[in-house]
Amino acid sequence: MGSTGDHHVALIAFPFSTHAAPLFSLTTALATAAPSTTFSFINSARSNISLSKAISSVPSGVKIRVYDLSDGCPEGYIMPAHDPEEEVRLFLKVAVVNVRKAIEKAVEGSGGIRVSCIVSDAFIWFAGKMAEEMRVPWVALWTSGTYSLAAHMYTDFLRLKIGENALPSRANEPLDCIPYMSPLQVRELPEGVVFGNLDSVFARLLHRMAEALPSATAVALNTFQGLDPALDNELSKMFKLSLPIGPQHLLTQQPPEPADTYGCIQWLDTHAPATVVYISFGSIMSLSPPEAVEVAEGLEASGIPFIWSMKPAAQAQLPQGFLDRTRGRGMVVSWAPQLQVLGHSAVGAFVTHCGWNSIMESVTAGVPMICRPFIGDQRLNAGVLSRVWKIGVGFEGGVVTRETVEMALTEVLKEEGGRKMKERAGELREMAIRATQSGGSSSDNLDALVEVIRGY
Ligand code: U2F
Repeated sequence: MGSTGDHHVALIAFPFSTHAAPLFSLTTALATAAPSTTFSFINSARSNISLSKAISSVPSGVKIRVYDLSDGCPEGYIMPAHDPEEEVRLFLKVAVVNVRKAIEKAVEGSGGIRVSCIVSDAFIWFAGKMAEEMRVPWVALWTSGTYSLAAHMYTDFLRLKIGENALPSRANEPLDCIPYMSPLQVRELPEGVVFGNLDSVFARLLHRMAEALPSATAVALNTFQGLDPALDNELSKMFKLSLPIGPQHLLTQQPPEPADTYGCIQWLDTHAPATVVYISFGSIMSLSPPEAVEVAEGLEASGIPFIWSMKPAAQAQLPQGFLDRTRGRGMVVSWAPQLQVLGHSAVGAFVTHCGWNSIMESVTAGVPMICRPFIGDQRLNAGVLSRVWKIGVGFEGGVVTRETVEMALTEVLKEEGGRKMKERAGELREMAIRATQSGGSSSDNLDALVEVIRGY
């Protein structure tokens, strides 16, 4: 390779849910650290639109070219509501050809600088093959829970040990065939590992990813050293170079938070420390209508102040008169500035679906969690929060009822158990901050990643 100006990094996003956002923030961090390198960010047009705020707030002098990738979906096609995998299936069918075309376009757009490194979402497993053909390094970014990454890496072993049809008979068995996962249970594994449809689009994608990742030059993870030492150790044996660079929202520049349209922060300013519960189930999940009613009734019965981020369509499911009866004591909003809300001293608990970004954000705010996981990595994440890090609880018996909601809120916000969780969450927060400061492990790992993409 010649001078650093000859370097060209192509970054390929997985264009669904919130996956592209952490890859873009990593791109910004790398481009800031390597200003003479060319960066081409490749993502579907739809997902690029969702990143427009982040794209437009890239610091001046940082050069990132953004390219649209066809998502395999004909213009105007309406996705069948009963098949949430359809859009991913369509994308993957044509992804290899489309990514190749986008890379060619990126080379053209850079004035002919050939791609010298591929960085992709780990879900884009075929980027490894492309990098191999091009004889350049491949860096994969894993954006979800790290225990679920281990579960995917061990899929063949788990199928051998537990079988391929593990529910319901083995649901509550500990995952003690992997010693550091023994506090977790079989039923908490992502679907498609030892139960559910082992042949689904996602199950096949994750299986192929697990086969590909050991050949990656580096695997970057949104976690920090010291949070799970045994797991860190295992991942560093599985991969050529395992680089925890989290919590990513502390280490890399974030787009400005959405405007606080509803005045959440001002409202929180009027509350005493650790007295308010924040509720959100992330960008894709929603409670079932009966569960939403139970949560509303539990909130009312508890008397605890709340901010509930709830998609507009779901708000219609709230019990009649709920908003009037709780006016002044609670806020139901369509979208909250979550980082700021969690960071406010008044917030003492977070009812969450256990999406990994939400967890990292809550950890760095030192806020204990109440878990209602749905799919994928979320059940394992919930198990880790309550039984490994001990900064979270589930709903009694795993069911959301008015009574279990009231119990969980009381436990976390008003009882000794909650005080201890908050103390531990505070310790993890300190650890996370140290890791991302200059000289901290995540900060050093980001420097190491810069070296990888520059070919040193
Ligand atoms: C998928 O999870 P989600 O994208 O649904 O959830 P999170 O990882 O928790 O990310 C949600 C983000 O949206 C933000 C919040 C998080 O950064 O701060 N947000 C907000 O700003 N305001 C709101 O009112 C509500 C949310 C997947 F479903 C999970 O299983 C994975 O763990 C995750 C990561 O791959 O992606």
